[in-house]
Amino acid sequence: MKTKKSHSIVSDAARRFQRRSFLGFSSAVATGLAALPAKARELGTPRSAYGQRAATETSERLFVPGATPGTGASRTPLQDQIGIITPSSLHFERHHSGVPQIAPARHTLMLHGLVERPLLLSMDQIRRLPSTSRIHFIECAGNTAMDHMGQPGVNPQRSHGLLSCSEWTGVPLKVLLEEVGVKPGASWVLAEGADASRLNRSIPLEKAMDDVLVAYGQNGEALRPEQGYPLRLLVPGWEGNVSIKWLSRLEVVNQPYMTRDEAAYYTDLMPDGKARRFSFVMEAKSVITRPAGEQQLDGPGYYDITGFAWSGRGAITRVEVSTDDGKTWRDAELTGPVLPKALTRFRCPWRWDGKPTSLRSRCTDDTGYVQPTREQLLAVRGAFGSDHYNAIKVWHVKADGKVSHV
Ligand SMILES: Nc1nc2c(c(=O)[nH]1)N[C@H]1C(S)=C(S)[C@@H](COP(=O)(O)O)O[C@H]1N2
Ligand SMILES: [Mo]
Repeated sequence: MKTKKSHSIVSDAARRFQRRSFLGFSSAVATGLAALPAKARELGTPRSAYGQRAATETSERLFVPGATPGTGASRTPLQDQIGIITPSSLHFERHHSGVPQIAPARHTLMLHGLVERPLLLSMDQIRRLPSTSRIHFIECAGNTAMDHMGQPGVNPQRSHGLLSCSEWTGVPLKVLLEEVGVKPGASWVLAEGADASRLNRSIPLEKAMDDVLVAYGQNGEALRPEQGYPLRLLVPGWEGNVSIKWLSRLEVVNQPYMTRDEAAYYTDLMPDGKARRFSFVMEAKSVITRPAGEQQLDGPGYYDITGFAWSGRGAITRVEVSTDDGKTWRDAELTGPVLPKALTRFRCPWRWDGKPTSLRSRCTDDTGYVQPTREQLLAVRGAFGSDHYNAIKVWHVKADGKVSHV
């Protein structure tokens, strides 16, 4: 299989003479691969203070501008990701008023409201508290919105790219709330960012005391500015919008504050005309990333199908793959690690017979919830909204080996 940019390693002439192996690859000797120049005999480049990827690796985020400056998103190239961790440089970005440049020495976190002992913490003080590291995905509620609206994304980056997975390090919010002492009657926490829009969201106290992190680390180093440097909230498994970046204020309150992003946005218009509010959890979802839209199969033969499954409710327990237009399903292998509220990698062997067909994946999480078909989802939710769409994604394989979204 090759993507649009890469080239086949086997020349057509060589392919005619080769003896096919199980995978259908020709041997390197027969095709002249061994005759490639031995570059390693030259003296290499010097050491570097902060590393970069190889110059031949060109995968990039895709920038999607918003209506006004500073808004908009950039999408992760999921089709190029190896393993479950998204490189920090390729983590999707979604901001409502640009990326503020914050000096950590001047950044503080205020904890106040219905608490016994209000606190103002510096970054140095936060770094002295007990910390933990956990691998979690972040997915924007509007991921796959175009698929919901009947204009399916042409490739995994365009359809599912408001999704990334990192190892996050920080202080459990529970530790901070116990330090300040939550007063009786408190039921929500209002979290606010230090960016120009002061983006803020209400989070139920129960979730705040469960698995929410006040994070300063991402994949072994400080958060990237785009991900909220120097401090962000990380609300595992919930719509990305509540994971407030550039976190500067946590107010313990006794009701949701109906902020802009939980009243005007991030609600789901239902078929009866009413809006569903606080659809926090990102339900189980999966997508095949190879072979997928805009990729090209290199003729009939063996292909390893691979992709991601994830659930905001917990761990993925099963992924099934169909290679015959949804008629039959086979269990894929979860290649591990399989972690709750994290991207889970699956793979499934497939021998393409050269005929047109379509590929699908369907996941199940540890609550028993099964990812719905588009028809099942629309029957409950209708096609009016855009957020929180998690239906099965279909990739169509054409006779010429092109993989397409339609
Ligand atoms: N302060 C602040 N926090 C924010 C946002 C923002 O614009 N400002 N965007 C939210 C949205 S809509 C999403 S999906 C996630 C995206 O996180 P990321 O940019 O690290 O991928 O951050 C959320 N937190
Ligand atoms: Mo979002």
